Amino acid sequence: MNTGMNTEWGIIPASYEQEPAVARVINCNRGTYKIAAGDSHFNAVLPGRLRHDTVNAADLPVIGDWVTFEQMDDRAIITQVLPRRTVLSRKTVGASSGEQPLAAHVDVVCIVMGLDGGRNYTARGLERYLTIGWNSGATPVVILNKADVAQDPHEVLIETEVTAPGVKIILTSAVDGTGVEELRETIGRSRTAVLIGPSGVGKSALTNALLGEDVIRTNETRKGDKRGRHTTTNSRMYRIPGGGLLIDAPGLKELHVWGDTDGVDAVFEEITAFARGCRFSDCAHDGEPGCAVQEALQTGELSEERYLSYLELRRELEFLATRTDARAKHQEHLRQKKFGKMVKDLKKHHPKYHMKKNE
Ligand SMILES: Nc1nc2c(ncn2[C@@H]2O[C@H](COP(=O)(O)OP(=O)(O)O)[C@@H](O)[C@H]2O)c(=O)[nH]1
Ligand SMILES: [Mg+2]
Ligand SMILES: [Zn+2]
Repeated sequence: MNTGMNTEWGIIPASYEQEPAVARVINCNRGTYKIAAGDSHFNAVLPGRLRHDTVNAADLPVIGDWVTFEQMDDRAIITQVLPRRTVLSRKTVGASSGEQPLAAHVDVVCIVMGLDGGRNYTARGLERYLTIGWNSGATPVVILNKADVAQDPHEVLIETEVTAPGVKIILTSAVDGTGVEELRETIGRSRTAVLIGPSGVGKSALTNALLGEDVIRTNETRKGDKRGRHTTTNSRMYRIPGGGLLIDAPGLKELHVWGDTDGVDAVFEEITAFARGCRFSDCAHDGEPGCAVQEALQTGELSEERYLSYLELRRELEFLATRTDARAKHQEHLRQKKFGKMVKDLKKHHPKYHMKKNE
C-alpha cells in the first residue's frame, strides 16, 4: 500500500508526493492561513472562487490540512485541499447540524482533563471527547493533567480506565514535569497529535512543556483581564524538538459529538460486548425482549450512568445522521444546479452549438 511521503511536516498523502507545491496548514485564524513546505513558510489565502465553489463548509482548509498552492511573491494562494486521511470534527454550535472540523491528518487525539476539581474532569465529558476521538480515525489518548494538585491521582486513573476502556491514559503535570516524557514518546517522531479538552485544563501549559519553552501564553498571565479565560483563539501547529507535530486547538466550551455511532460503540466497549448476546441483532437496548444489555443493567454488571450516557450519545448521533442525509441531498442538488448552469453557459457561448442551431 502506498502510504505517502514522510516529511518534516508529516506524511504527504499518497499520490500527491509528486505535486510541485504541496504544503501543510500550520496556522489557521479566521480565513487566513500560514502554510509550510520544508523550510518555507507562506501567508496563504483562499481564492474567492474556491471558497464559492466549496458547497460544504467543512471542506475548507483547517489546521493540519495538506493543500496545493501557487506562490505569488512571498504569499501563497491555496488551490486545492487534499483528501483527508483523518479528521477530528465536532458538530457546529447552535441549531444547525453541520460538521466543524477541528484538525486534519492527525494520528493521535490527546484528550486533556484537569485533576484540579470541578468541571475540568467529568466522566460524561470524557465520553463525549472519546466519541469524536474514535470517529476521527486517529487514536485517542487520555491525558490526566495537574497530577500535582490531584487529591488521589491513582484513584482517578482507575476510574478513567472504566470510562475509557482500551485507551492509553497518561498522568501528567505541566508544573512538575510528571508524564511529560511519556507524552512526548506517545506523540512520537513525525506523527501529528492534537490536544483537545475544556478550557483551563492545561493544554497550552503542556504544549510549552513539550516545546521546552514558553511559546504560548497560558491563562494565568491573563488573570484580571476582562477578555477572560479563552487565551487560545486560533489553532497552531508546532514541531516538537526530537520529533512529532503538535496542534494546540482552541478550548471548547460546548462539545457536540459528530460522526457515526461507531465512535460510541468504541467508547462503550463493555456495552458492545453485552450487545452480542441480545436476541435481536438490531436491538436498541431500550426495552426490547431478550436484551442482554438490559440484563447486565439488572445484575449490576453494567453501570446505569454508562448505560444512560451510551443511549444519549447514540441518540444524538442517530439524529445527526438523519439531518446529514437531508443535507447531503441538498448539496447534491446544488452541485447539479451548478453543473447544469455551467453546461447551459457553455452551450450559449460555444460557437459549435451556435453553428448547429443555424444549420
Ligand atoms: N497545578 C497545575 N496547574 C496547571 C497545570 N497545567 C496548567 N496549569 C495551570 O492551569 C491554568 C490553565 O492552563 P492553560 O495551559 O492555559 O489551559 P488551556 O486552556 O487548556 O490551554 C493556568 O493557570 C496554568 O498555569 C498543572 O499541571 N498543574
Ligand atoms: Mg490554551
Ligand atoms: Zn439489547
